[in-house]
Amino acid sequence: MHSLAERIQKQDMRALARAITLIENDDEEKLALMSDIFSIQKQAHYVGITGSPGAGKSSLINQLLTYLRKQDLTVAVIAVDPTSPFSGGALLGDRTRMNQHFMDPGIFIRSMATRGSLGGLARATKDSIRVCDAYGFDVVLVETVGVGQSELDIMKVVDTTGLVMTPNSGDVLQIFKAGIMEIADLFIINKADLPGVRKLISTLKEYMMIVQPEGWEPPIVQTVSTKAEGMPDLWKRIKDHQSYLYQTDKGAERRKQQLQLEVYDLIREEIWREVKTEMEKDHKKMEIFQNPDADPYQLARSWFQEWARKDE
Ligand SMILES: Nc1nc2c(ncn2[C@@H]2O[C@H](COP(=O)(O)OP(=O)(O)O)[C@@H](O)[C@H]2O)c(=O)[nH]1
Ligand SMILES: [Mg+2]
Repeated sequence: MHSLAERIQKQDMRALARAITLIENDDEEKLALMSDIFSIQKQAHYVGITGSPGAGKSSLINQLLTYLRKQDLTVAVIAVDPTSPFSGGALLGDRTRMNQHFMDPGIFIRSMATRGSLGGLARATKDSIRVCDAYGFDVVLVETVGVGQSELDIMKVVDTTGLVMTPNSGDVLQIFKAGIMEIADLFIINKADLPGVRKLISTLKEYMMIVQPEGWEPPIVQTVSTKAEGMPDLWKRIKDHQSYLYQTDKGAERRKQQLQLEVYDLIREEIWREVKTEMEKDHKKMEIFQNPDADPYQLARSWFQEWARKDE
């Protein structure tokens, strides 16, 4: 077994941090490490917290952490914020807000760095969640800004997704358009101390009347993260969803689908990398891009076919 995997299994937090760095850097050792990580028995519940910047996700997670620690549950937090790749401001903010937990061995907090593509970030996040799981945390919380496909991809690895919305922010339409409503297992109205809560609730109820969710109807939870209000209810709803997933086999189904998507994605990436490397070696082939009128379909097909025949 990879020495880091072994140490992670023994709950060595430094090894956990080191493993995530390997994952972030897409280090050569990553594959060996991950295959050992996959072999470790896991049991964490993965909870994604998504929503627009400023909705209060970090504040909420901070309060939920405090609440969960009081229930004697151990928690890992993975914060992903691709909207601020270089400033680090958001991360710093998150750190200060979550700072009170830094000395607690039952808590691990990590901000994912944005290196390379967003797709790469999504993959790194998923693997980091798994490493936290192998460590033995009861709950893995993932904070992500719900803005694009990659963020939706990240949410595809979690069991329960809470969508954080705020009254009067007017972001419901945007969230709806981005396809984020559909992945919500839970609607969290944070900043419920502000006016407009009833209006938002009726908008959400209208939405549910239209889509008529089958099986699980996403409950609406109200929270005030600045005052730690609503945490018991929030956690209860998350647990309800967990029971639902377990009792209906929807959880296993979800994880199977996620696995399939992930494997497809990896294959797509691998083939693309190989075709690209192979074709770029040939300068003549690259010259074709000098002609802007070339037929892209035909070119793509011929490249792929040539690559596929290569080893025959
Ligand atoms: N009034 C009010 N403000 C909140 C609440 N939760 C968070 N905030 C504030 O909203 C701002 C953004 O919070 P943050 O947790 O950084 O949002 P994030 O970008 O979604 O992680 C901060 O100034 C928080 O103090 C709440 O329940 N009520
Ligand atoms: Mg945040």
